[in-house]
Amino acid sequence: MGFAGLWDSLLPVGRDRETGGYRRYSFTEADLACRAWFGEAAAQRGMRAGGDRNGNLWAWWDVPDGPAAEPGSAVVTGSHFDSVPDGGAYDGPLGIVSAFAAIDQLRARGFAPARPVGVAAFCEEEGGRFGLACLGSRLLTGAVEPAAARELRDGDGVTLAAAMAGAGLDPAGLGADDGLLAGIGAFVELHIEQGSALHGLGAPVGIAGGIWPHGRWRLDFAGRADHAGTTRLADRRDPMLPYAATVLEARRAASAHGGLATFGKVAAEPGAANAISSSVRAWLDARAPGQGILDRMVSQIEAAARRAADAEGVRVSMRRESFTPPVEFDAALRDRLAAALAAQGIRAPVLATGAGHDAGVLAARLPAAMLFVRNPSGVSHSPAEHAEPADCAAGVAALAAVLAELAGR
Ligand code: HGY
Ligand code: MN
Ligand code: MN
Repeated sequence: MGFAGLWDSLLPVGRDRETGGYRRYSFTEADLACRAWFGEAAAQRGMRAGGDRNGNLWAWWDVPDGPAAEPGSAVVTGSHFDSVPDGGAYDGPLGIVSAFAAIDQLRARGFAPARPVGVAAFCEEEGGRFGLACLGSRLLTGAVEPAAARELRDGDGVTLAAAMAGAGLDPAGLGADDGLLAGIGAFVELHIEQGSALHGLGAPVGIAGGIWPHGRWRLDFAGRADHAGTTRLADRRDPMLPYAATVLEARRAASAHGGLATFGKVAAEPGAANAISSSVRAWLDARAPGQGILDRMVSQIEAAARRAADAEGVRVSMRRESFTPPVEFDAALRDRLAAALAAQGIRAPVLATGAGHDAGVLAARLPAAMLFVRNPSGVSHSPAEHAEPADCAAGVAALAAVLAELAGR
């Protein structure tokens, strides 16, 4: 079917008619449709497919009439289906569609793998429903406690355990899967670049050098509900004020430290236009080119939140909900990818990124790498996210070259 057919068949799944953005949240109807799509794509290629104990999907192209694969020999590629609310079409799915399309290309030219080639779709990479990014790959690698994961709740209070059970999966099985990991020798994730560095460099494809440390903190500002039209200013305990001061301080701290800080999600209770809020919950996303910088930036933001809350007689608490330490991808694998691409005449610049990925989580347990596909505007986590068809084709060709290099004889 090739890239275009695969891409077009997945494109409508989970897209909101009004915004054109995607709402593919784990274990919802849209996600189940993506999972069915994955099974169909694997079946059409005669690939063994199934889910692991953590909600991740795997499809395998086995060595034809070969002996059982040696431990640590499989080459896996893939990414994620889930999206941020109103995310773009490419963030995640481009890596999965390109994986199947690259396998089609290799088969069309008669390539036979000397070791198994896998395609993976990791669960809850965005943390868009349960708040913890890369949940499926963190569970797989033992980076998050299964019991704590089962209790994660979505905005409606539904636990991960209940959502998995509702999708026919058994949450009791959650946990590290060392056997599965032991079979993998390398993981390569293809992903749209979430930035425009490749556009600036005139390159359709790039390679990831590393991922900035980054995390997600929840702040709770507890004030006192009251009437907006009668309560004197001096008598107010309005949580909105320290929240607003903290948002402005986050921008100042990011600018001062050379990092990035964003408040993109906030909830004011009870949310009445004519009442002073009783509480404000807000989520800080903070990222920086080094751990020390990130720590200083977050401390500065936390101190400002406490000062502003005290000044208004508001209580504030702050807790880290998700954190990814700095990632340096495996240098030998990175260089091997660069050489394989150069042999095909593809000059692939090496880029750092502030965006988290499952490859960054797997890198703690096995050699991992990433290929980036040019994003002309650099926009991501938005319906405006876009990659040109020619660059998507360049990505598939690059991934096919990498898979041939890693899984070849
Ligand atoms: O937030 C991120 O960096 C990624 O898109 N999950
Ligand atoms: Mn994303
Ligand atoms: Mn992604």
